[in-house]
Amino acid sequence: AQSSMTVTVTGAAGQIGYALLFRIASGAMLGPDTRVRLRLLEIPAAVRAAEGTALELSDCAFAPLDSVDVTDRATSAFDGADVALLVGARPRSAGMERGDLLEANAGIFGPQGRAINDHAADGVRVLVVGNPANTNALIAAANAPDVPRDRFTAMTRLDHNRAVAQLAAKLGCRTADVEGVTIWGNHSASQYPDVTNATAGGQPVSSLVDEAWLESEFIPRVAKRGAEIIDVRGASSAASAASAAIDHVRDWVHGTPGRWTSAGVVSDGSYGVPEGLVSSFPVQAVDGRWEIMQGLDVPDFSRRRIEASVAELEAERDAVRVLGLL
Ligand code: NAX
Repeated sequence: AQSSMTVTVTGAAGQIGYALLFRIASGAMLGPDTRVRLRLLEIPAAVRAAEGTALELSDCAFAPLDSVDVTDRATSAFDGADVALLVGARPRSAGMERGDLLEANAGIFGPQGRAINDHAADGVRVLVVGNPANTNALIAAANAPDVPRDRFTAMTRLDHNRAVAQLAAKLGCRTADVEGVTIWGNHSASQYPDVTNATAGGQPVSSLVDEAWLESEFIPRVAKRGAEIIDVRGASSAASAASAAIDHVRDWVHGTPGRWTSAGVVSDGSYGVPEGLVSSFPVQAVDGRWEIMQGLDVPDFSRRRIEASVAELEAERDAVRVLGLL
């Protein structure tokens, strides 16, 4: 990694922002030897709260942290950004149709994509966390024609980590012993957590658990974990989402030697996912770029699940297109 990097975080005053900023500033994301300039973007009504967070960041006296700037202007927030974490989004309010939600978010991610295009550093890495994350990433990328597509990603690492944790709990092993798990498709309840190629302590997971458990417990548990957290915690996932964002960027920058993970990346047509859609795939990070793992076994059961989630991504893309936002 570079010795000094500018990291822009949108939605900085939100609950994920609050869990995320302190870990970035501590060096957990880019490493202890990379100095960090933080740029926080908020809407005007939340700028003061973000300034409060900036005061607390200062009070931590984190060694890697060089500076914190707070703004409500996207153009200055993304100025020189090496990493952009797009967390702020418009949540679905009561009575809001899917089209309204997509439109409201296009009004955020379109301008932010343009600001990234015009002001971010060459080689900027963008992670979209704010939902609907995959389609928001597609919109941001479409509005940044000068930035290579592969610089735009959407977060499915939380889903991935949830799947790994569920398997480790079921098998009584450590999370570090679980490898080869994949989240396919959309970051939504249609996602497909796939263990076809997974191993635990070197043993195929498929030989350690039965299909009924995978279909009726594991897959729905992972796909609906966000709702379970809301139900139990009384608020949506925040620290776990922040931790997944740290994992995603750290792996992207530092690489994933010998393992793979999951990320929403722009499809190159691999595994029949239409080119250009931002879909979750099995990926490894090599030399600072995400690469989709090739040649993996995709049995019929998996193919049907992947197709269903990809169909949802196509419907979201088409809805945005109809609105003239792509
Ligand atoms: P909060 O509502 O706590 O915070 C969102 C913040 O974004 C607010 O402070 C708001 O003022 C700000 N914001 C809104 N519009 C903005 C704009 N145009 N520019 C800058 N800031 C803006 O939400 P939080 O719990 O932090 O969640 C943030 C997003 O992450 C939501 O869209 C949520 O759905 C999404 N999530 C995505 C996950 C994933 O795995 N991809 C998991 C966790 C989370 O649900």
